[in-house]
Amino acid sequence: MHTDINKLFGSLWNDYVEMTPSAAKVHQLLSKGDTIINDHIALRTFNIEKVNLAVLSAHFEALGYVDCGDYNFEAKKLKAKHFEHPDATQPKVFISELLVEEFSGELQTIIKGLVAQIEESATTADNFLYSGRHWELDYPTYEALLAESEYAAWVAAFGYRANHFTVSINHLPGYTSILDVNETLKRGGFALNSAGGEVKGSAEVLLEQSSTMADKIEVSFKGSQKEIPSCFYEFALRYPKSDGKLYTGFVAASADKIFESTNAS
Ligand code: OOG
Ligand code: NI
Repeated sequence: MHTDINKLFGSLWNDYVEMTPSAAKVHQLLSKGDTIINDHIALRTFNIEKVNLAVLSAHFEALGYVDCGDYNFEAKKLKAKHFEHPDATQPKVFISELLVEEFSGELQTIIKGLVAQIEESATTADNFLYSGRHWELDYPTYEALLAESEYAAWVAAFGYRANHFTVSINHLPGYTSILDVNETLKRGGFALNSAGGEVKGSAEVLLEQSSTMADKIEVSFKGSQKEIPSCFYEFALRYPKSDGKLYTGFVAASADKIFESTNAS
């Protein structure tokens, strides 16, 4: 486990940018050289004990993060939690896990076979959260997973790493509206996730979000190389609660659509 929070996020970022070439360009386009504050990052996993949500969150809890919310995604068969650090300038962390037992016997067998290949000690190592894939995978197996769950296929192809970083629009110089951020992105040639509309959420639910569609990168499978969707960039604008403090939770109906940023189209 890491003992230095900045080193952990630095390593997660470096890996994320390698998976997501557009992220460096978006970062440059929005920051114009200023520092960008991250609202949150997100990680994905399977609910199998060896690698479940709690195994991932332990890395953050060791750094002082606290469990602050539960979310359910019935149709996608996912559960999630979000974690916050006492130092509010640190990014929030959103971790989801696939409810493997709710899928076909074939999917369950495939996923158990992948997870069985992980060295037990790897899951508590410093680098686990940006260690990528720990198993062999061929393209037909990826496609079999994709037919049942886009999420399952994504985790199988990419393993353990940040699925996205999220720019805090509240802390982004020069912007006060998510529509302006989206306009800059579209003018810059970046494709936005339009599932449920380009802006997810509203001032009423205290959170507005948008995201790019994931980059497509070459991934090595056993016996072949294929271009598949990797990671995306998200943008979040938070509104104050009645006590004047910014809302820090997530909105399940919006998150449900953000997940689709790694769909192929
Ligand atoms: C997480 C999707 C949800 C948010 O901010 O609501 C999310 C994922 O795609 O893994 O990030
Ligand atoms: Ni997110």
